[in-house]
Amino acid sequence: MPSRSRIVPLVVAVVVLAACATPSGGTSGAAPAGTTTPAAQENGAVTLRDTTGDDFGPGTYKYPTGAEYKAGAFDLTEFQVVPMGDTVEFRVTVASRIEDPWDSKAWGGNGFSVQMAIIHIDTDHLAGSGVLDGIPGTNVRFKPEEAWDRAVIISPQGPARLNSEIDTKAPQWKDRIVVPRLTRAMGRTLTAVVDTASLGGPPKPSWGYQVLMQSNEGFPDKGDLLTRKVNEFEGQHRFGGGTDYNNDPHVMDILSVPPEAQKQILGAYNKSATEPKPEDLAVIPMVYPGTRAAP
Ligand SMILES: [Ca+2]
Ligand SMILES: [Ca+2]
Ligand SMILES: [Ca+2]
Repeated sequence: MPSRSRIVPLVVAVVVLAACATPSGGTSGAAPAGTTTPAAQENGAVTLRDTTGDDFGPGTYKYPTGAEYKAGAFDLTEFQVVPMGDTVEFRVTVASRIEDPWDSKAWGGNGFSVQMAIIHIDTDHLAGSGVLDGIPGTNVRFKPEEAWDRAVIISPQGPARLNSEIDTKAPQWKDRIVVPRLTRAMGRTLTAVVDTASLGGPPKPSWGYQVLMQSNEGFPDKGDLLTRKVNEFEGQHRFGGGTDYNNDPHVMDILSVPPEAQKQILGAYNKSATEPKPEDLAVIPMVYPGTRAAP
Protein backbone atom coordinates (compact mmCIF):
# COMPACT_ATOMS: atom_id res chain seq x y z
CA MET A 1 0.00 0.00 0.00
CA PRO A 2 2.58 2.59 -1.01
CA SER A 3 -0.04 5.29 -1.53
CA ARG A 4 -1.40 5.15 2.03
CA SER A 5 1.23 7.45 3.51
CA ARG A 6 0.34 10.09 0.92
CA ILE A 7 -3.39 9.87 1.51
CA VAL A 8 -3.42 10.18 5.28
CA PRO A 9 -1.71 13.62 5.49
CA LEU A 10 -4.03 14.92 2.77
CA VAL A 11 -7.06 13.85 4.81
CA VAL A 12 -5.59 15.58 7.86
CA ALA A 13 -5.04 18.74 5.79
CA VAL A 14 -8.66 18.76 4.64
CA VAL A 15 -9.90 18.34 8.20
CA VAL A 16 -7.65 21.19 9.40
CA LEU A 17 -8.93 23.44 6.61
CA ALA A 18 -12.53 22.56 7.41
CA ALA A 19 -11.95 23.33 11.07
CA CYS A 20 -10.73 26.81 10.15
CA ALA A 21 -13.79 27.67 8.09
CA THR A 22 -16.97 28.96 9.64
CA PRO A 23 -20.40 29.38 8.08
CA SER A 24 -21.11 32.76 6.55
CA GLY A 25 -22.45 35.29 9.03
CA GLY A 26 -24.63 36.79 6.30
CA THR A 27 -24.98 40.52 5.77
CA SER A 28 -27.65 41.35 8.33
CA GLY A 29 -25.41 43.21 10.75
CA ALA A 30 -24.00 42.16 14.10
CA ALA A 31 -23.40 38.45 14.51
CA PRO A 32 -25.56 36.74 17.15
CA ALA A 33 -23.85 35.72 20.38
CA GLY A 34 -21.89 32.52 20.01
CA THR A 35 -21.06 33.04 16.33
CA THR A 36 -17.99 34.68 14.87
CA THR A 37 -17.69 37.77 12.70
CA PRO A 38 -16.61 37.06 9.13
CA ALA A 39 -13.15 38.30 8.13
CA ALA A 40 -14.75 40.29 5.29
CA GLN A 41 -16.95 43.28 6.09
CA GLU A 42 -20.04 44.38 4.18
CA ASN A 43 -18.06 47.00 2.25
CA GLY A 44 -15.58 44.35 1.09
CA ALA A 45 -12.85 45.27 3.60
CA VAL A 46 -10.79 42.21 4.49
CA THR A 47 -8.20 41.29 7.11
CA LEU A 48 -6.61 37.85 6.96
CA ARG A 49 -3.64 36.66 9.02
CA ASP A 50 -0.99 34.11 8.17
CA THR A 51 1.20 32.01 10.44
CA THR A 52 4.69 33.31 11.19
CA GLY A 53 7.55 30.98 10.35
CA ASP A 54 6.00 29.18 7.36
CA ASP A 55 8.09 30.99 4.72
CA PHE A 56 9.35 27.60 3.55
CA GLY A 57 7.01 26.79 0.65
CA PRO A 58 6.22 23.06 1.02
CA GLY A 59 8.35 22.91 4.18
CA THR A 60 11.74 22.49 2.52
CA TYR A 61 12.51 25.80 0.85
CA LYS A 62 15.50 27.89 1.87
CA TYR A 63 16.27 31.57 1.29
CA PRO A 64 19.04 32.59 -1.12
CA THR A 65 22.42 32.95 0.58
CA GLY A 66 22.87 36.63 -0.40
CA ALA A 67 22.91 39.04 2.56
CA GLU A 68 20.01 41.02 1.03
CA TYR A 69 17.53 38.23 1.78
CA LYS A 70 16.87 38.87 5.47
CA ALA A 71 15.09 36.32 7.66
CA GLY A 72 11.33 36.84 7.52
CA ALA A 73 11.43 38.88 4.29
CA PHE A 74 9.10 36.40 2.54
CA ASP A 75 7.05 35.40 5.58
CA LEU A 76 3.53 36.67 4.98
CA THR A 77 1.81 37.63 8.25
CA GLU A 78 -1.23 39.71 7.22
CA PHE A 79 -3.25 40.69 4.16
CA GLN A 80 -5.72 43.55 4.03
CA VAL A 81 -8.14 44.91 1.46
CA VAL A 82 -9.15 48.51 2.20
CA PRO A 83 -11.84 49.96 -0.14
CA MET A 84 -11.48 53.75 -0.46
CA GLY A 85 -14.04 54.73 -3.10
CA ASP A 86 -12.35 55.17 -6.48
CA THR A 87 -9.31 53.26 -5.26
CA VAL A 88 -8.65 50.11 -3.23
CA GLU A 89 -5.58 49.60 -1.05
CA PHE A 90 -4.07 46.13 -0.81
CA ARG A 91 -1.67 45.71 2.11
CA VAL A 92 0.71 42.77 2.46
CA THR A 93 2.68 42.53 5.70
CA VAL A 94 5.74 40.34 6.24
CA ALA A 95 7.64 39.29 9.36
CA SER A 96 10.65 41.57 8.98
CA ARG A 97 11.30 45.22 8.14
CA ILE A 98 11.21 45.87 4.41
CA GLU A 99 14.52 47.19 3.09
CA ASP A 100 15.87 48.52 -0.20
CA PRO A 101 19.37 47.01 -0.54
CA TRP A 102 19.39 47.39 -4.34
CA ASP A 103 18.49 51.11 -4.24
CA SER A 104 15.27 50.83 -6.24
CA LYS A 105 15.03 54.57 -6.78
CA ALA A 106 18.07 54.26 -9.06
CA TRP A 107 16.04 52.05 -11.44
CA GLY A 108 12.68 53.80 -11.22
CA GLY A 109 11.48 51.44 -8.51
CA ASN A 110 9.10 51.68 -5.59
CA GLY A 111 11.33 51.92 -2.49
CA PHE A 112 11.99 48.24 -1.79
CA SER A 113 14.00 45.53 -3.53
CA VAL A 114 13.66 41.85 -2.73
CA GLN A 115 9.93 41.20 -2.29
CA MET A 116 7.23 40.54 -4.85
CA ALA A 117 3.65 39.64 -3.88
CA ILE A 118 1.00 38.41 -6.28
CA ILE A 119 -2.61 38.87 -5.12
CA HIS A 120 -5.10 36.64 -6.96
CA ILE A 121 -8.78 37.57 -6.76
CA ASP A 122 -11.77 35.37 -7.58
CA THR A 123 -14.64 37.82 -8.12
CA ASP A 124 -17.36 35.38 -9.21
CA HIS A 125 -16.63 31.91 -7.73
CA LEU A 126 -17.89 30.26 -10.92
CA ALA A 127 -16.37 27.19 -12.54
CA GLY A 128 -15.19 27.95 -16.05
CA SER A 129 -14.77 31.67 -15.38
CA GLY A 130 -11.27 33.01 -14.90
CA VAL A 131 -7.70 31.78 -15.16
CA LEU A 132 -6.42 28.41 -13.89
CA ASP A 133 -2.69 29.01 -14.41
CA GLY A 134 -0.51 31.01 -12.08
CA ILE A 135 1.54 33.98 -13.26
CA PRO A 136 4.43 32.77 -15.48
CA GLY A 137 7.28 31.57 -13.26
CA THR A 138 5.20 30.64 -10.22
CA ASN A 139 4.49 27.04 -11.37
CA VAL A 140 1.11 26.80 -9.64
CA ARG A 141 -2.48 26.51 -10.76
CA PHE A 142 -5.97 27.02 -9.35
CA LYS A 143 -9.13 24.90 -9.11
CA PRO A 144 -11.74 25.47 -11.86
CA GLU A 145 -14.30 26.82 -9.37
CA GLU A 146 -11.64 29.08 -7.82
CA ALA A 147 -10.08 30.46 -11.01
CA TRP A 148 -8.74 33.99 -10.64
CA ASP A 149 -10.34 36.94 -12.41
CA ARG A 150 -7.83 39.63 -11.42
CA ALA A 151 -4.24 39.55 -10.18
CA VAL A 152 -2.59 42.56 -8.53
CA ILE A 153 1.21 42.51 -8.68
CA ILE A 154 3.09 44.26 -5.89
CA SER A 155 6.60 44.69 -7.24
CA PRO A 156 9.45 47.10 -6.63
CA GLN A 157 9.68 47.48 -10.42
CA GLY A 158 8.18 50.68 -11.82
CA PRO A 159 5.07 50.55 -14.02
CA ALA A 160 7.01 50.75 -17.32
CA ARG A 161 9.02 47.59 -16.56
CA LEU A 162 6.01 45.79 -15.09
CA ASN A 163 3.84 46.57 -18.11
CA SER A 164 6.54 45.47 -20.55
CA GLU A 165 6.95 42.15 -18.67
CA ILE A 166 3.18 41.58 -18.83
CA ASP A 167 3.09 42.49 -22.55
CA THR A 168 5.90 40.03 -23.26
CA LYS A 169 5.12 37.12 -20.93
CA ALA A 170 1.39 37.20 -20.20
CA PRO A 171 -0.29 39.23 -22.99
CA GLN A 172 -3.36 36.97 -22.87
CA TRP A 173 -4.08 38.22 -19.32
CA LYS A 174 -3.27 41.87 -19.88
CA ASP A 175 -6.82 42.92 -18.94
CA ARG A 176 -6.74 40.77 -15.80
CA ILE A 177 -3.32 41.64 -14.38
CA VAL A 178 -3.55 44.93 -12.51
CA VAL A 179 -0.55 47.24 -12.29
CA PRO A 180 -1.08 49.43 -9.21
CA ARG A 181 -1.41 53.19 -9.56
CA LEU A 182 1.03 53.45 -6.64
CA THR A 183 3.17 50.93 -4.75
CA ARG A 184 5.03 51.73 -1.54
CA ALA A 185 6.72 50.12 1.45
CA MET A 186 6.62 51.22 5.07
CA GLY A 187 7.83 49.26 8.07
CA ARG A 188 6.85 45.64 7.40
CA THR A 189 4.02 46.45 4.99
CA LEU A 190 3.83 46.72 1.21
CA THR A 191 0.88 48.77 -0.03
CA ALA A 192 -0.57 48.88 -3.54
CA VAL A 193 -3.17 51.49 -4.50
CA VAL A 194 -5.35 50.19 -7.32
CA ASP A 195 -8.11 51.87 -9.34
CA THR A 196 -11.43 50.32 -8.31
CA ALA A 197 -12.50 50.24 -11.98
CA SER A 198 -9.53 48.01 -12.85
CA LEU A 199 -11.00 45.37 -10.52
CA GLY A 200 -14.33 45.50 -12.36
CA GLY A 201 -15.96 47.29 -9.42
CA PRO A 202 -15.64 47.65 -5.65
CA PRO A 203 -14.67 44.59 -3.57
CA LYS A 204 -17.49 42.36 -2.34
CA PRO A 205 -17.52 40.19 0.81
CA SER A 206 -17.94 37.16 -1.49
CA TRP A 207 -14.61 37.68 -3.27
CA GLY A 208 -11.86 35.11 -2.78
CA TYR A 209 -8.17 35.91 -2.40
CA GLN A 210 -4.82 34.20 -2.47
CA VAL A 211 -1.46 35.90 -2.01
CA LEU A 212 1.75 34.28 -3.22
CA MET A 213 5.06 35.52 -1.77
CA GLN A 214 7.77 35.68 -4.36
CA SER A 215 10.98 37.63 -4.81
CA ASN A 216 11.61 40.40 -7.33
CA GLU A 217 14.06 39.05 -9.93
CA GLY A 218 15.40 41.89 -12.04
CA PHE A 219 17.03 39.43 -14.45
CA PRO A 220 14.32 36.78 -14.83
CA ASP A 221 14.44 33.67 -16.98
CA LYS A 222 12.95 34.08 -20.46
CA GLY A 223 9.43 32.99 -19.54
CA ASP A 224 9.32 34.18 -15.92
CA LEU A 225 7.40 37.32 -15.03
CA LEU A 226 10.00 38.85 -12.68
CA THR A 227 9.94 35.78 -10.43
CA ARG A 228 12.95 34.21 -8.71
CA LYS A 229 13.54 30.51 -9.25
CA VAL A 230 13.64 27.75 -6.64
CA ASN A 231 16.38 25.19 -7.29
CA GLU A 232 17.47 22.03 -5.51
CA PHE A 233 20.21 23.94 -3.70
CA GLU A 234 20.05 27.58 -2.67
CA GLY A 235 22.51 30.03 -4.22
CA GLN A 236 23.36 33.69 -3.81
CA HIS A 237 20.21 34.70 -5.70
CA ARG A 238 18.32 31.38 -5.90
CA PHE A 239 15.93 29.80 -3.44
CA GLY A 240 16.75 26.18 -2.53
CA GLY A 241 14.90 23.09 -1.37
CA GLY A 242 12.94 22.44 -4.56
CA THR A 243 14.05 21.05 -7.89
CA ASP A 244 16.13 22.41 -10.76
CA TYR A 245 13.07 22.10 -13.02
CA ASN A 246 9.92 24.18 -13.31
CA ASN A 247 7.69 21.56 -11.67
CA ASP A 248 8.04 22.88 -8.09
CA PRO A 249 5.93 25.84 -6.98
CA HIS A 250 8.18 28.90 -7.00
CA VAL A 251 6.36 30.32 -4.00
CA MET A 252 7.72 30.85 -0.47
CA ASP A 253 4.49 31.46 1.41
CA ILE A 254 0.74 31.41 0.75
CA LEU A 255 -2.07 33.06 2.65
CA SER A 256 -4.07 31.73 5.54
CA VAL A 257 -3.86 27.98 5.42
CA PRO A 258 -2.34 26.21 8.45
CA PRO A 259 1.37 25.34 8.00
CA GLU A 260 0.80 21.58 7.75
CA ALA A 261 -1.84 22.14 5.06
CA GLN A 262 0.51 24.53 3.26
CA LYS A 263 3.18 21.81 3.19
CA GLN A 264 0.72 19.35 1.66
CA ILE A 265 -0.65 21.85 -0.87
CA LEU A 266 2.71 23.13 -2.11
CA GLY A 267 4.29 19.66 -1.91
CA ALA A 268 1.65 18.11 -4.18
CA TYR A 269 3.52 18.42 -7.49
CA ASN A 270 5.00 15.83 -9.81
CA LYS A 271 8.70 15.83 -8.94
CA SER A 272 9.55 13.53 -11.85
CA ALA A 273 8.04 15.83 -14.48
CA THR A 274 11.08 17.55 -15.97
CA GLU A 275 8.91 19.24 -18.59
CA PRO A 276 5.78 19.71 -16.53
CA LYS A 277 2.28 19.98 -17.88
CA PRO A 278 -0.37 21.96 -15.94
CA GLU A 279 -1.61 18.80 -14.21
CA ASP A 280 1.87 18.23 -12.74
CA LEU A 281 1.76 21.48 -10.74
CA ALA A 282 0.56 22.24 -7.20
CA VAL A 283 -3.03 23.52 -6.87
CA ILE A 284 -3.37 26.59 -4.66
CA PRO A 285 -6.61 27.27 -2.74
CA MET A 286 -8.44 30.58 -2.73
CA VAL A 287 -9.50 31.93 0.66
CA TYR A 288 -13.03 33.32 0.94
CA PRO A 289 -12.94 35.70 3.91
CA GLY A 290 -16.72 36.21 3.88
CA THR A 291 -17.01 32.63 5.13
CA ARG A 292 -14.17 32.88 7.67
CA ALA A 293 -13.94 34.05 11.24
CA ALA A 294 -12.21 37.38 11.76
CA PRO A 295 -8.66 36.89 13.09
CA1 LIG B 1 3.61 33.28 6.95
CA1 LIG C 1 12.58 24.78 -9.67
CA1 LIG D 1 1.35 30.70 4.95
